[in-house]
Amino acid sequence: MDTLKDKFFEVAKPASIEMRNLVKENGDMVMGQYTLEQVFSGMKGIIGLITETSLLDAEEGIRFRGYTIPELREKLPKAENGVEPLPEGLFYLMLIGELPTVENVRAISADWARRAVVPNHVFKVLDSLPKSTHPMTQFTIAINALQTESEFAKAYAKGMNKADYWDYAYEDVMNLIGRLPRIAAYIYRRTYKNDEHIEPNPKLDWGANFAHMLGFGEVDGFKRLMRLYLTIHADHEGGNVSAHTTHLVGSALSDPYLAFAASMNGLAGPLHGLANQEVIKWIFEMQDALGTKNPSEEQIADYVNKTLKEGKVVPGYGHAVLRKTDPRYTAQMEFAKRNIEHDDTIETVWRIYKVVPPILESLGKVKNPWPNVDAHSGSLLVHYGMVEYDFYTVMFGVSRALGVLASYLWDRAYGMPIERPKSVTSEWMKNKINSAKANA
Ligand code: HAX
Repeated sequence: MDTLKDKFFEVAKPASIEMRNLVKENGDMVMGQYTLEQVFSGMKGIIGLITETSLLDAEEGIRFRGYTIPELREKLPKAENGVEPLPEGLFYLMLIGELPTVENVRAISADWARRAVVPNHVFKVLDSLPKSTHPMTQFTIAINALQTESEFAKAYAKGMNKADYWDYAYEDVMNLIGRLPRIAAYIYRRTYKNDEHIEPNPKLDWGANFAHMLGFGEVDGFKRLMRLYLTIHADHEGGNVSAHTTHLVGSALSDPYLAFAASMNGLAGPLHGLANQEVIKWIFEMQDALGTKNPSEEQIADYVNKTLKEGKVVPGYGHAVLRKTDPRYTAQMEFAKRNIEHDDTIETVWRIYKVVPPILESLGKVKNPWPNVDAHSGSLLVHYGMVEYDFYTVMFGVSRALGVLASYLWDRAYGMPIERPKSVTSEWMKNKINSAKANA
């Protein structure tokens, strides 16, 4: 018996009935008003999505099913002798809505390990690509190649009943999450480690096995970092590009493989997930330009001003929703303080934190001058010896699967329809402005 699947059915069934009744009884409730400026600023602040897995507050940061990151670090089950939460536990929390027991988490680790077999044609597809192909491009191609395994797509082709969507979707989601670390590690080892691949160890938890297959299983502290990393990157409510894309593409009943591959193309953008590689690239370039691994605050300020003058953004700073330092940044800073005695790059990251916010604030247009998750993550990976920064967004993607695919399941359980917002032309907009003026 698959207890997680049964449990999901048990909670999702009454929730979907409740949701249907809620809409039936309150469907004409006005949710808010929005302005023309919001339409032109990426629909910021317009409520148009239901996402159960997490909720973002501009001042406080993310809560996963009501729990902050410090609370998750305390309450979620850990590996034996571990201090950081196991991402399996966060997946359970996001999917079911309650904290898991140690047994729940162990069962998910074992289930994902059992499902982790990747068909050979996926590796062949990867091997046919030039090694210079960006790892995120390799990642999305591999996920699309894996779509041959979709139970959802096969059942749909045979004429699946609507009531069964979430059942087949569940199998795809669990198989895909089980397989992602294997695919990601394969990309890393083929791209940077001479094709010397490392077989999975099914006895390890999901994060530890990923660290092992990447070749960092024996590096003290890396498994610990991986468990934290895979937990904090998992979800950031529904409107961010990767979550929204999964939801949008899934609404066409594209299966979880297709929806997730699409979302990873969005994560690969430099204003979203690729920012983690951009941050470390920018820091390395600054260190090279200044000829020191330990630039002073004054030197950093000059370099930041140069970056801005060249018409570029300062990577790792700013956010579309947050208006304070990202708690995911703080969690990584605490991890470094607890586990790492001295590191030039990490200390440079902290010095940048002192310098950048006042400079961005002084521009008068940046809504959030504070660091986001990507400002810190690369420096921790560099510390443990993973310097190939082009790969970092793939690791982000492995983690992001947990949140967006749990949401995909809720979308199918709620029977969410195809998403289709209205668009208008600028001509239409001008006419509306003119008629509003004429009637004023
Ligand atoms: N450096 C320089 N300028 C910045 C800036 C930064 N870090 N952040 C915002 N701005 C600028 C914008 O480019 C915009 O300028 P223009 O009006 O000239 O176009 C202006 O300030 C207003 O932007 P905003 O409303 O504050 O920010 P947005 O909501 O439009 O964008 C971004 C949010 C995160 C995309 C933006 O802050 C940015 O580009 N940051 C750097 C890239 C980055 O770190 N991205 C990762 C974000 C977190 C994430 O998704 N991780 O996956």
